[in-house]
Amino acid sequence: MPSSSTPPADASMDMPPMDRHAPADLSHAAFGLGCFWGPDALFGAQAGVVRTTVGYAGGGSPNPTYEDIGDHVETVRVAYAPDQISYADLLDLFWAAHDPTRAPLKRQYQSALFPATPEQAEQARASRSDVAARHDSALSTEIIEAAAFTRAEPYHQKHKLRRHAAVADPLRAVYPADRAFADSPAAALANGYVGGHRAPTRLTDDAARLGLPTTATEALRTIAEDRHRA
Ligand code: MHO
Repeated sequence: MPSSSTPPADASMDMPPMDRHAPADLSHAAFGLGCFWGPDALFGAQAGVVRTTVGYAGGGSPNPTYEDIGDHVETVRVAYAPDQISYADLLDLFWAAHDPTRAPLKRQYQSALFPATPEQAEQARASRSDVAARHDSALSTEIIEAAAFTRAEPYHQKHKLRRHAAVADPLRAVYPADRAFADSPAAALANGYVGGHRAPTRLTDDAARLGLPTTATEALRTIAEDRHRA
């Protein structure tokens, strides 16, 4: 009789190798780039970005939620290994990802830099000046220092990935707790692929770090091939 505890051959996985070996000494920075689902994937796709978290920042109203966001801004907070990616690199991504002269329709979609240290704030101001010098009209993009960050609801974390059960389900099985799933480096990277921000050819190397079941890796490859524009 087959043992009932034996999982189906290709359906389960262990904790992803890249999660087990995530670097410990991380820097943080947060960014507002409109609806936070997109930038969650954009930053998650970058080498050196270890974790992403979406949330609310930049306002004064207490206890922001998606339904009661008040004067806060949709924000993605990035934990990164500074020896692999620099704040200057993240700033380049940020400026390339939006039109800084366009004022948002709603405060919640305001583009904003949320530097976490005085050094980052200095770099943020310098980069904003550089960008401003290249535009004729005034920039809408704000720099908001010392902003508190409130995590968004679980269903907003890795939102694009969540829509693809073939990839998300095996990871959810490893991380049944919402917080652990949201904080998974592998979930951040897989979300980056789903968002089309990483070339599908890179899956050849990333597959071993992600540690997904083969069927999930192939599902992710198909999605990435559909989304990625070189
Ligand atoms: N247009 C999007 C915005 C969501 S984002 C979390 C939607 O409601 O489907 O603001």
